[in-house]
Amino acid sequence: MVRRLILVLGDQLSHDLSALRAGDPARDLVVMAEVTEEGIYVRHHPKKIALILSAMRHFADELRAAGWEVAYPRLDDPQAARSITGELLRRAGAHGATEVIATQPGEWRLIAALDAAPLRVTQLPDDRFLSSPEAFNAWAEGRRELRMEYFYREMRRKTGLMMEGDKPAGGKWNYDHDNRKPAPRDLLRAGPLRFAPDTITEEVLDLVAARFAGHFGCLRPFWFAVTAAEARRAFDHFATHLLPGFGDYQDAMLTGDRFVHHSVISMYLNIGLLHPGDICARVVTEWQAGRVPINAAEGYVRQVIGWREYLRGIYFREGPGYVRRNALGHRRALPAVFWGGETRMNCVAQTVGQTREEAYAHHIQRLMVTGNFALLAGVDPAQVHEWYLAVYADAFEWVEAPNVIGMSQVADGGIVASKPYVSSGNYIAKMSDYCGACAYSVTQKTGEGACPFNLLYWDFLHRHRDRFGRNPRMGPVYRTWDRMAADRRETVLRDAAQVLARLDSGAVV
Ligand code: DLZ
Ligand code: SF4
Repeated sequence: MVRRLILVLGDQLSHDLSALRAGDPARDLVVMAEVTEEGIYVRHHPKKIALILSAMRHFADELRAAGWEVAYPRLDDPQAARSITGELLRRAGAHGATEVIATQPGEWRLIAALDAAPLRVTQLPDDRFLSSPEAFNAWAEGRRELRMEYFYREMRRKTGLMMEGDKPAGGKWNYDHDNRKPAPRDLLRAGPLRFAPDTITEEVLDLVAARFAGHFGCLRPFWFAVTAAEARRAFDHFATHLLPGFGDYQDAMLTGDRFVHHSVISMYLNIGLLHPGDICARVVTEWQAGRVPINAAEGYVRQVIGWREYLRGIYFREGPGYVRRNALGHRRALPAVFWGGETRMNCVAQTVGQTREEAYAHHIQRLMVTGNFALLAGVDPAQVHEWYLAVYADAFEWVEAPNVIGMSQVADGGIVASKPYVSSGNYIAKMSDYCGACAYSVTQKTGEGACPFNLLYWDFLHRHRDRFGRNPRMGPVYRTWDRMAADRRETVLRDAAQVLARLDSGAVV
């Protein structure tokens, strides 16, 4: 019987993967491949590459133990091809196979590469989700606006999570209103569970250090989980120690505590070590047992069954061109500060510094510090997108692109975000302890020492008045702007232009 190849990608490390379900261990050959191209098509953070390669090696061992034959070239194998499709062709030649069974990749680039390969490739749906692109399209059909909140309600009904009959548990669908507390500095939080590298991981770390030395980011200390069993322990630790405060403090940012109450498991979820249904069930159990308040449980479940699934629906609905959208016509090059260049803005320095060390920042750091700054400064959204895709361990295009192009940079023309998520320094001052140690003054609105967010905020709104001026949710801010004295408005715009000129000239901002 002619052998078939079963492709398993680095973010498809689930034993119930559709391609594995369709295969037969007695007949088929699993192909996994460490390839240079996947590490460099954007220059991924070394920690992210190490996570994926180590988790792939552990997963290949688990597959072998389960009876599969696995072809697995390592990155330093001189025979190995440089790309996924190159490796499939090489294996097909060696084994006389013409047929490949794959699970559809989470990125149009690879979907197209598999389509174009001179082999018979079947791309099965990736069903490790609670919804599907087809179900999303059916929901979206005929709607004028694709609001996450309504999709989320449908997902609550569909999954039955936190429902009492056809009503949401506790009477409200969304408890976000309770979730905006700044975190007290003196709380001693457990932080995410850390794992010491085993010998497999140590080998990978040496390899990544040698091969991707020039990439932005610290490789060590490396403490991520690399197997499903470890990832489950990491989630368990979160559910026990941190979930109770997750709701209250989910938007808080603290210098001395990078993870606050976040679970830091998105990277495990997105490479297949955890399943969204399992983690939601656990969260609901904690809430039902009275160990976790409803605002924490609902907030967490919403991120997983609402936000995450909604963004995936948007990515596949909008098609391959989505990552090049630029509705606001932003053209500025990504400033050097994103790659660790010097800055006087403490919030940006903290967020980028943490990103460099951890390959992780939480959602408000990503949305309201770096994302906010890039949007206010008018940075080319494609460059912003590539940055996020490269530097975060959990970033895969299906989830990262709608978050960045849609939610953060409103470059999709308002499909994901009904208004731009922009703020002056005031929001950052309220939600963090960054401003106290900053060279700028957050209360200063104009002049040299003024917080750049204060200046760029008004400059952005002024520049894009045609687009946002008629948005009812933006009405109050435009009225505030209009009430300012004309000479003050002029000063703000002049000072903002100076900040932008400094950015363009490479001067420290
Ligand atoms: C991100 C990544 C990296 C760095 N390396 C590999 C690899 O060597 N082999 C592999 O199969 N997958 C890798 N990946 C994950 C892929 O880039 C990912 O499957 C696609 O971007 C689709 O989400
Ligand atoms: Fe950031 Fe402005 Fe606060 Fe400085 S003053 S930390 S630049 S928000």
